[in-house]
Amino acid sequence: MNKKIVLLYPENMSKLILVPPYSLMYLATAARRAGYEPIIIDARVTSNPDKALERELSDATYLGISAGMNYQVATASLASQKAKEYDIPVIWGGSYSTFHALDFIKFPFVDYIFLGGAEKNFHDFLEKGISNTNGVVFKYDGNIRSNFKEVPYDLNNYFPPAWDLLNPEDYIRKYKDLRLMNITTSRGCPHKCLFCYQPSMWKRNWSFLSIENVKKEINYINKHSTMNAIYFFDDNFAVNKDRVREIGKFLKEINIEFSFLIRANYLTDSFAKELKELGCYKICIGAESGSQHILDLIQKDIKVRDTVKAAKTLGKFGLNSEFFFMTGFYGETPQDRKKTIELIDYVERIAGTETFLRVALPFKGTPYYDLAMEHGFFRENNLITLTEEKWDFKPPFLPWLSKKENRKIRRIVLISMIRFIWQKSYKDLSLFKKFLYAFIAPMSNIRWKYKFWKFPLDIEIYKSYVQVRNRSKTKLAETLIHKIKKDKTYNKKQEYF
Ligand code: B12
Ligand code: SF4
Repeated sequence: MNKKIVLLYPENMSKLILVPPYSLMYLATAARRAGYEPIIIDARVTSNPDKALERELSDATYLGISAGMNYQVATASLASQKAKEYDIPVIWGGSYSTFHALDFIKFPFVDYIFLGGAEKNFHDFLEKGISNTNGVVFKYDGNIRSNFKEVPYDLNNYFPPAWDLLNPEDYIRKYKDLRLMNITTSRGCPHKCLFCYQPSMWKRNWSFLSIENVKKEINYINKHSTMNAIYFFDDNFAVNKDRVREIGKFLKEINIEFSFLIRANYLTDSFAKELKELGCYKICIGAESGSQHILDLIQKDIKVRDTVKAAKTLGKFGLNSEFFFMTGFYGETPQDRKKTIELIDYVERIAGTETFLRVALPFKGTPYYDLAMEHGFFRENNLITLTEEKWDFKPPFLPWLSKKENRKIRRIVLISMIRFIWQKSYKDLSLFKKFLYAFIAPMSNIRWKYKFWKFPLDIEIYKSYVQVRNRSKTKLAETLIHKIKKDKTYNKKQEYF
């Protein structure tokens, strides 16, 4: 019998967007090639994931975890502790683990951390052992070792992702009248936006599945689920427009609608017209800022006029859209922020678009994080901050803004979030949430219309709701942190640094 490897996708705080665990599905293919029998537990869709994990660990050789962010670090930690009860080596990977490898390897229950895209390295590890493996940080003889050597990769080499280990139907979500599946067909992107993980993770290399492989995967999912729409979750799906056209034509033939995120400057009138004809139900755009000075600073390589033009094009062809913006960048003035808010109002008016404004958070691994650190941003990376911080909900203090400004932008983004959820998905909300949003969203809308950010009753109600909803998860993370902080090994391992 083949040796068994358990691959776990831990639970996260919110289930609003569910993307299949592509990391583990590709790694499962690599494990099979190395002669292992992989099992995937996706804790987000498994009814009793702890029990399933315990059952599978009893005869496993390794536990591999896609460690995610924030709350997922806590759930990944709990699962890793469980594996240690069976004396099973624990492997973590993913973009967050890559950038926090030297933080996470301190955890007493983590043995190996794979960096970057890992199929080939994981394959080598399982087949030839750690001494013949690249791109990994690991513990050896009580010390931390690493091999950072880069290995080129091609996404097609480990195709197909192991869909047979999952039930595709589990990943279908209702979106308005559609039955939507999120899929990824490429990684990376040729651009270099300062706030993005992609240049560090994928080195600006756009690796994509061949059209044949994309068709094969879609056919498989189509056969095994009730999907009638796809959202392409790729970093940059539209790098090659001909590829988009080919995939679009195929989807039209099999009656599947689609959507994806595109850079504003890629969207010409003729391309938008074609997309509409091919059955594209929505276009998403990362517009980021209404100020050219900020777009230049973050090296977005677009002009404000590209966003304006994209909105006009979308309005002209009646394509639905979502535009995403960020605020709070280092170097952003109140005038820049005003321009962003004005641009949001403009695109909503001209294209009837749904918009979402977030705080620009400096994530480790991005050049923007280094810039932010140079300008006083500080975040201690320990078990507490890495697991419990709810960054989006309660963003960290941005030292280049006054206390008052920090408070103000937090309010503005929460108002934007309430509006966005209301615009985008009120139809699909549970009865309770419908009731809640029906109460707070009109307040947020009026507030947005008049740019009135004081007396935030809607925000306070929303915050209390989120706090109550996440209470048990927050408690679990706190208990875990408390337990690990007392763990002598954790404290001892830290001495290695
Ligand atoms: C799907 C997704 C989500 C989903 C689900 C996330 C989840 N945690 O369950 C949703 C939409 C909910 C989400 C939310 C957020 N996300 Co997100 N998300 C993604 C996205 C688009 C796709 C991930 C994916 O499937 N990739 C494809 C697979 C194949 O790649 P991969 O996961 O990197 O796996 C490879 C390697 O990492 C490695 N690997 C991964 N796991 C393992 C495990 C083992 C054992 C081994 C050996 C190797 C290994 O090998 C894999 C194969 O090569 C990525 C961007 C991207 N394209 O990767 C962002 C990304 C991971 N998200 C990001 C962010 C910032 C967030 C949010 C904080 C956004 C926000 N501001 O709210 C939240 C945090 C939520 C949370 N607490 O987890 C950032 C992370 C930045 C960073 N510096 O680490 C990314 C990189 C996007 C970006 N452009 O900045 N996200
Ligand atoms: S934000 Fe988008 S366009 Fe910019 S580098 Fe990342 S993936 Fe590419």
